[in-house]
Amino acid sequence: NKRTPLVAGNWKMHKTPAEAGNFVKLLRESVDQQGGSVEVIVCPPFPALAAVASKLAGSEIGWGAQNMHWEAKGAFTGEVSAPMLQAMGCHYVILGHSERRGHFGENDEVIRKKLTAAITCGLRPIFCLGEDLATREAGQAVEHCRKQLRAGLEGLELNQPLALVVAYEPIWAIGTGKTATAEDAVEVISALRQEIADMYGEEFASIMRILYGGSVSPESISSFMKEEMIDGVLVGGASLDIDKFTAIIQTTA
Ligand code: G2H
Repeated sequence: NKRTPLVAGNWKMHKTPAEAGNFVKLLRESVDQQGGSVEVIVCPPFPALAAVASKLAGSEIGWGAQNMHWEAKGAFTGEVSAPMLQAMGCHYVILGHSERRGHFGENDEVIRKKLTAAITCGLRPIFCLGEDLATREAGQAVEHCRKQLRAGLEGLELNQPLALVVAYEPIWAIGTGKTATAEDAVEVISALRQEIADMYGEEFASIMRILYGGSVSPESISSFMKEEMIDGVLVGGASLDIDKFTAIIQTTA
């Protein structure tokens, strides 16, 4: 396949600006020598974005945010907008993560508005979706994920397949140490790619990247990267540790 794998670190609510800066300095030493067969990004909390951006200037490593509001500006205390991130040089933004859906009440409609705002502003969303355990056990995982994908992208015009990344993250695998099997992930990701083909065409679907996420570790990474349907990983816990994160990147490359 012609897709460059993406390894994205989702730091969640971890690392101060100083800790983040030190981490990406080490990451650069390891990744910049590697020669670009894999794209690497980190997604720190908002207060650490500027430190990470400055430490990564001139590096191959990219960076993104973990959330944003759908409006460009206004009376939304505590929120950050797409144009603000874009003005900092931000390239990616994680949207629809199950922790946002679960702890902060984000539904498909909110996520749809955020996806539209991000794309309109030139940010590349990493659009997360995935089923909970009850849904999987009921045999509804594929259908549930297809519906989340359709709901998030409804009415969204896309002509640049690299402008969107989808991440399949089964909720029962997040931070639990349990991973989906590669077969489970391939089944869902194949269905998602078919949906994308129906919406945006075969050519688009053959270029757009779909990641797996959920307790990815140096031990489990190779089982996912063996699958040509899986275009990389969204890594939470293991992306906080430089040795684990670089091991995951090296296995992906
Ligand atoms: C899933 C993942 C990254 P973890 O949320 O988004 O986290 O690897 O800790 O399961």
